[in-house]
Amino acid sequence: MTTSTEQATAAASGNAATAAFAQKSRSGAASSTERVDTLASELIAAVHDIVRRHKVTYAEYDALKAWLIQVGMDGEWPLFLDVWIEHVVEEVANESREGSKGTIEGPYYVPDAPELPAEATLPMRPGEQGTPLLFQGQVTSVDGTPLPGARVEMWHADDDGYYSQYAPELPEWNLRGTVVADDTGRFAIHTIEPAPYQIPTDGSCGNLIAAAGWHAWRPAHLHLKVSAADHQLITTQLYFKGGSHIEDDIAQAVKPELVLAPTKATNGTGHEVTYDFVLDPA
Ligand code: MBD
Ligand code: FE
Repeated sequence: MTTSTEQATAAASGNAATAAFAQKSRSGAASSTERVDTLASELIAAVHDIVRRHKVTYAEYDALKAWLIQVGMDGEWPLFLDVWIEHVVEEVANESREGSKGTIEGPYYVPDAPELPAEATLPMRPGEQGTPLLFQGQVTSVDGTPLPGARVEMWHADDDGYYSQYAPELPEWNLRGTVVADDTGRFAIHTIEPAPYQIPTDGSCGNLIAAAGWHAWRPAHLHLKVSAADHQLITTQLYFKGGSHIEDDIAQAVKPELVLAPTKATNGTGHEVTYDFVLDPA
């Protein structure tokens, strides 16, 4: 995690994401010898094919080597993989799910965010910048049964595009919380609308983006994990209709079902939106 004396650099957020990933508990070996053989052989063969078809030069081979080494030094493997690869893993993992759509987790989730009641305001600084947003809804099972006590974890960037624990000078749990739904599965979360997010441009991923002439933007998004007893957890993100980069998210993680259309708040200032989550049985 970054400390308050560090700068908001690619290497600082990258190394924090790498350290967080290393702490994540994973269950046993990922795969059999046979499967590793298949997957690794096909990956290597795909690279051979690219080298032959494009007549990759020694200069390009050396540039690739240098870049791969630098990605590790910047701690940007979580960022690289979550931006360019994870969306296909998510697609395959959840292709038979009947309930609400999910999408990628990304590199900035932190478990065990403070628990909050069914109607709550996410931890935020006094005068936190951004349009106030009331995000409310109900969590049910695919058969329509409400799920009392469902957990709605939300995390998102601030109005400058920074995530707490991955940028300096933000309170530890800023704009992160675990809201526990009421006995009808309902919840109401008060927060602010995040800004579009630009992935760090000063590290290896930024170098690749500049060298390839791409852009570094993700649309503004709320991250969520929604879970309930005896049901499959959903990891998802929600976006804002009409926002920039909805159509060209660098992480290719937007789905039409995930785009919110908030309206003017009926009480107080800002916007409000209702979005219900439907969970598949475990
Ligand atoms: C993010 O905030 C994010 O959600 C993803 C997927 C990648 C980089 C930064
Ligand atoms: Fe994000």
